[in-house]
Amino acid sequence: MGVVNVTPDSFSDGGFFFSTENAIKQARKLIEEGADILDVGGESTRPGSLPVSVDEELRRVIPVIEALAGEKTLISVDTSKPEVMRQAIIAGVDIINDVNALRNSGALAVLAENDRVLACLMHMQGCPASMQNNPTYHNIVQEVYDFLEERIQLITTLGVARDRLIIDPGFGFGKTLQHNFEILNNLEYFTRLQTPLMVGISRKSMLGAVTGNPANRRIHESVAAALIAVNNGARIVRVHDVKATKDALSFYCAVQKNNDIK
Ligand code: 9MG
Repeated sequence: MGVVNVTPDSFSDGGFFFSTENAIKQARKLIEEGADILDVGGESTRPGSLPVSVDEELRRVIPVIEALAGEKTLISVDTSKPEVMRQAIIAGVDIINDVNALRNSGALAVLAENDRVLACLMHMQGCPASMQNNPTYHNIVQEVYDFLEERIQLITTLGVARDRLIIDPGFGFGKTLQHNFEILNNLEYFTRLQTPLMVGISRKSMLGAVTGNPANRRIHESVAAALIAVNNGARIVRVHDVKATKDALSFYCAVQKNNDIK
């Protein structure tokens, strides 16, 4: 999944893709690089970020989604707002990527009233504005697991098929470096939920905390993180550097396949 930010304050691209035209250009580049999914987002969720209005978010994402709707690549909208989800579905998205796991009022109804789109349910402790102020858990892996299991149970009870759901432990969303390491090392545990597992680690501060590199220079550590995640059970990786990640994963898959044949 390639990241298409339509935000002026995106942490890793410095706002370069803010304009509709630039976002579409970036999206087409990611398609050429081999992205299977494009995640279009109009509101930053980086730590400390503040929400934008529904109108502003619609203004940012809908023209980009409409421009990409004819492509073979699946389109995902990164939003927590029901009205944006609704308009994005009309514009042609295939996936709702909600960092708030459809907890906003009215969000569950959007999924329930539609029988086509998938939804990615992500775990987050707190909200982006304050989530990194001392996040606390007793057992990070079990608590994130329980949260995701509860969300799946609630949503499937409303009649939404389980195979329309994707789960994501939410790296960096109300988590310390140690929490992120524990989740990455125990990612396989989440596969018990029997829904595709997605992760977003690309260019995040947990990588910079190790290498000291700034966000736009974290390609190598992002690729390493994607490989670890896939090796530990992830099936979708949300990344900025599609070509580098695809190349690394192609090699990884070739080795796995060879091992399966023997
Ligand atoms: C929008 N966004 C930023 N980081 C993310 C992550 O880790 N997962 C998902 N699903 N979305 C994210």
